[in-house]
Amino acid sequence: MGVQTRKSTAGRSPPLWAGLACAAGGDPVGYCVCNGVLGRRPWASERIGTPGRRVLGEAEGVFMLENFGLATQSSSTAGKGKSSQSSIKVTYGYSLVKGRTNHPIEDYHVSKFMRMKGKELGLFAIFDGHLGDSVPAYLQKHLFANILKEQEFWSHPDRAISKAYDKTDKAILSHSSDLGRGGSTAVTAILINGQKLWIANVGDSRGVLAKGGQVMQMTVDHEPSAERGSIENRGGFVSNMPGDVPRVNGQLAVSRAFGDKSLKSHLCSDPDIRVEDITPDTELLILASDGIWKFVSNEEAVEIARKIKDPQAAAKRLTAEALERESKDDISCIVVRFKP
Ligand SMILES: [Mn+2]
Repeated sequence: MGVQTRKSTAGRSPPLWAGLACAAGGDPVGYCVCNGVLGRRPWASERIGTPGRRVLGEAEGVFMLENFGLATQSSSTAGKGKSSQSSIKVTYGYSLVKGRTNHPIEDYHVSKFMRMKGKELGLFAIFDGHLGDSVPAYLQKHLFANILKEQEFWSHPDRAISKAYDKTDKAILSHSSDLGRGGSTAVTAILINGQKLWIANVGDSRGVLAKGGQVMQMTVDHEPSAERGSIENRGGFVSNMPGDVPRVNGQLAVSRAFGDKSLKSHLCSDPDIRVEDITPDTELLILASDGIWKFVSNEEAVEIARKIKDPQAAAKRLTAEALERESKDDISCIVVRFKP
């Protein structure tokens, strides 16, 4: 059980690597991008025994690789990094903890810096999957690459983000025979040259910014009760059973999501998008899944994280706090710290 890597045998040079998700107890399967086409690959007998690097996508001919840890082999993973240049020093740390479920972790993340067209981009995301981990794994590999290859990215980042979310969702739906019927939330943050922060989301994964002494929620929680009207207009309904959260057609607890083919006609997958300037009084950005937000308020999370200088230690403290408050879901967060 665990996330492994395997070299694609059908790929062209340079070799492509794909993350393989192995279902607990079931037949291990994986997804492989070969020549731009996503395919389902059976698990072969050979394995690469150490955690490897997975392809997040391709932009401008640059493969975006991210080291990843043993997220599903042990029950948690954490890490950190920093910006290589910018007037405001930016560091980040992340922590993911598998929930009390008998399937592999369905929370995925991206956190990295890269250079493109002479600019530095900080890319941060949390994807909270449901009904399997294939959709969040797909988003981890492709969503940022799709945003960055939009022509309008540098002139109108909001349009690029919106189009790329839409195209990526359509790609997921068209690959549903491989990717299954599951889905995922997304919250993405793009930091351009340490100056502008573009945040977008679908679903209930949330981004919170601490700036100028204020705690600002940068995303909109897309919950069925809040979007009942649009769900009903699309022919769906919102269940409200005692002891349960409201659900689209009695099933899905978010009102917007990537994937979810069987419910898609009732769901919207348009992101909410917001931009904010990074100023010398900007302290922290926190991205996290509902494994944290159902148990820790925006203000509490900022209060906890701002006391801890090392963002990886802060991220681990946040996941620990949610665990102490009996969060049973997968728990994931990224803490980005800004310091002039
Ligand atoms: Mn969750």
